[in-house]
Parts: sequence; C-alpha cells; structure tokens
Amino acid sequence: VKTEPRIPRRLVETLETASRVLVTTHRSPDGDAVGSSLALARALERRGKTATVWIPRGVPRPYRFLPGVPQVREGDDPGGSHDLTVVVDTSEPKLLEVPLPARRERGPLVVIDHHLTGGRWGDVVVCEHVAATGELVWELLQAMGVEVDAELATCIYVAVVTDTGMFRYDLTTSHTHLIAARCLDAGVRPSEVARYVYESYPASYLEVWAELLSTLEISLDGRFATLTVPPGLLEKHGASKDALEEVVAYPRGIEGVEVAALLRYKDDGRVRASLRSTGRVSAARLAAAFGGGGHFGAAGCNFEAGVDTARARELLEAEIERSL
Ligand SMILES: [Mn+2]
Repeated sequence: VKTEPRIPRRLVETLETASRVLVTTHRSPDGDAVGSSLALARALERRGKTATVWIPRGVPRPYRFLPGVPQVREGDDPGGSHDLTVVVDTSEPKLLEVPLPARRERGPLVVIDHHLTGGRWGDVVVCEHVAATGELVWELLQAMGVEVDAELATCIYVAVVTDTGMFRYDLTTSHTHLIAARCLDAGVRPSEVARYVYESYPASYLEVWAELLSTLEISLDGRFATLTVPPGLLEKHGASKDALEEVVAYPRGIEGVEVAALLRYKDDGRVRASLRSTGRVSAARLAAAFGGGGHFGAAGCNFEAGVDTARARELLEAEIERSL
C-alpha cells in the first residue's frame, strides 16, 4: 500500500504566519519524537523563523548525535514567548513531561501526530495513521517547499527508522521506504545512523539485559510473555532507563507469543507496562483498558498505585484472555 499522508493547507499557512515557534514532544522521547521535532524546527528556521525545540529532560543518548541537539532547550521552562507552539508525536497532553505554558506565552497549538488512541487536541491537528510522525513532517517540508539537506534528512530518517522498528512493523509502506530513499539521496548514511542509534550502548546494558532476561515468564499457553525489571536493577549496574528500550523485543520474538510485556516500577512507585503485540490482540486496546495508549503493535500503560508487578501481570493476562 502506498499511503501518502495529506497535509492540510491550514497547517502550512499557520506555520508560515508564525515567527517565534516552540516545538516540543512527549516525555521519554523516542527517535520519532526527537527526529520530528528537530526536523521541523530546522525547516522553520530555513523559512526565516525562530524555532526552539524544548525537551524538558533532554535528548536521550541514542539521538544526541542529531544536528540541532546542542540548541535543544531543557528544563521546566521553555523560556521566552512564542506566537505558535507545535507538539509532535503526542496524542494527548498528559503525555507531556511538563505542561505547556499558558496560551498567551505559547500562542495557538498545532498537533502533528500518528497515534490512534487519545483525544484530538490542539487548534490545528494533523493526525494520520502512518508509521511515524516523521513521515508527516516529511510531507510538511515538501508542502512548505523546504529543500531537504543531509542534516534535515538525518532527522527524518531517524524518526522513520526507529518508529518502524527498522522497517519491520505493519505500518511500513512503500511510501515509508520512498521517504527513506529520498533521505539517502540527500546524504544520510544508514550505517552511521545505525551505529549511533542501535550499536553504541555501554557494557552496563548487557549486565542489565542478562538479569532482565532471566525474569522471563510465559503463560496463556505460550501466548503471553513478560520480563519484569527487579527494583534497583538499573542503579545496581549504573545504567540509565534507556537500557530498557526495546528489550521487550526478545519476549515478543518467542515463537507463539502474541503479546509481550516489560513490567517495571516507575519513579512514583507505580508499575508501567510496555506492551508489544504480534497477533490478534491490539496492544493499543490492551493498554487502553488500563488508561494507556499507543499503536496496534506497541503501546504502554501505567497501573494504579498499589498494583505490584505480579498483579499487573495477572490483570494483563485476564484482559488478554477476554480479547482472544
Ligand atoms: Mn511516533
């Protein structure tokens, strides 16, 4: 299927009339969130605007090589006043790390997103069911007539590569590949991106993974597999939360498994489940049953205070059984 997302004229007009734009995204930003934010800000600057990318807790390690990262604004205050704010890759306000400034400081709100779940928010909303927000930003660059150089292309390429799981997930279309191809034409070096994003982790990650993989539990006749992060695991090995990214791919890859989950305690003591689906059960619907959201294949949710990882596992099992 070749899906070419449409960019409404109103979005282009809204961006063209702004002069100081704030660009931000969801907490625990992934490659799509960071890549899309940086690409958009860069494009706006090319159009003569001032654009500030605001990522309150900073850019996670795998994406720090991207152009524009040193200029990213960190902290709870985006600083200055803006006449437009764009939030990318974020289906609802509660997914932001820090609430947006008051409207008089941030101007109208544009939301560019590709998630199925969550309410539509913002004054101008573009929400298309494509593989990555980066695809929408790519289309937007075309609509704005911005020439894509190697730096812009690298941001878009990282967004697309990471959100498609290296072109493996269902929403990967020929159009996704076409965008990637154009990025290569513009000078992206795939091996370099892969090395930064996927192949430059500290040794402590392997120590974390070794312990984590030994927590594997399989149930529901082999259809549900979980990994559980023991409290203090990251501290013990001096690893950051980034070490847990995508480890859930291992239980997900077990033959016969339809749903995989990584269970961990958040800083506030509540349990978070990162969910991956390979079959009939939608990870997004499963997450939504517990107040979370995401995509069919990948989603997440937080359980209520007092629910421990064992109980979270049982609740997920019951919900999966209901939908099978
Ligand atoms: Mn995304």
